Amino acid sequence: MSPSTTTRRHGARAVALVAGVAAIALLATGCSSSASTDTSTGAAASGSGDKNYAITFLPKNLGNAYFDTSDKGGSKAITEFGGTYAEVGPATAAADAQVSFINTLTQQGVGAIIISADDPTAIGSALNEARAAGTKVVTFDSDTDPQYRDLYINQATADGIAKIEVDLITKQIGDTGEVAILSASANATNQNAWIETMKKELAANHPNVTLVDTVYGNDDDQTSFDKTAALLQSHPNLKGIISPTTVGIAAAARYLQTSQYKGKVALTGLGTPNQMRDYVNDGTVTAFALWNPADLGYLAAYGAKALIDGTITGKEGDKFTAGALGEFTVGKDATVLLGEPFTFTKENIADFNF
Ligand code: RAM
Repeated sequence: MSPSTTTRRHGARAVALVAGVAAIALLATGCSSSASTDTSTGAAASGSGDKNYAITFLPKNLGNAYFDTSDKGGSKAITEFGGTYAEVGPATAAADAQVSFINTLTQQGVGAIIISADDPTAIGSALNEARAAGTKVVTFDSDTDPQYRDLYINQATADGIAKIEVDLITKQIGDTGEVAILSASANATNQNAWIETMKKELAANHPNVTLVDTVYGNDDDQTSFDKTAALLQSHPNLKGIISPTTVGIAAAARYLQTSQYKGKVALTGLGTPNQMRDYVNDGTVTAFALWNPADLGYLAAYGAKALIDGTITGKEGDKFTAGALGEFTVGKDATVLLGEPFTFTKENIADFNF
């Protein structure tokens, strides 16, 4: 399935959900917001009837275009069902920083927290305190261990995400030689799951490709840029870099673009079309993958609503309708799957705007 675009439609679920012109002013400050809550009483604002539709997105960190897009998708959904949207989050992708935001949201009594976890366990007890106080917890993008949340909205299977990245890099380097991974933060649940699966895929199907290093840019642009430079210095025979993070791949592409390695060292991974467009158009990068982050946020918001309504509890087989995306069924481990990753190339990148 193609991710939704502003110019294309593929199938019933591929609805354009990018939040369009409605810029979320809250994002501009780079710090927290309590726009959805009545801080004078500590009570959460309730959007509609007697249901507590005060829903707050808590990304890994603010200032990441990927989460700007996913959370706008969430805002669109929450507006559709008459709830109150907010976004809060740390400046850097760190679990301890997420804990203080979770605690504040628990005190405020929000209806749901929708979080991309910086760590699978470190935020667990804070999340369980929120749940004990009546707040629904939905993870999206990056999960916690299942006992700390009510639902996980998964963008695509780890197998699917790992396979597309390994297929792309191995094709780009002629299926032989040294590759390295530039990841997000070392504890990120999503990247770590994908890396484990990529290692298995490489070992099983690409005997002439060697993974020589895995480094972490912490989803920080400058750190990712510097780690790219260091990788290329310490591995002179490197033929390819896989960066399974939108921050990492954009920073690595920027480094490669003006370096002696442009066209010699391949780069692929997960990126947003808007951040990667120039690098694809000038040949620094030939292909990369992603899903539609706006759809992910939109689906997560409807998942939170279904939990608040009591339509679902997270049991396997539970069903709910996610607005324009249609009906979804809860799978194993209270997980809901959005779809499949999509490959962006010079031929199609102009069709996408997120
Ligand atoms: C970054 C984040 C996010 C991940 C994407 C692909 O924006 O690490 O968690 O899903 O990349």
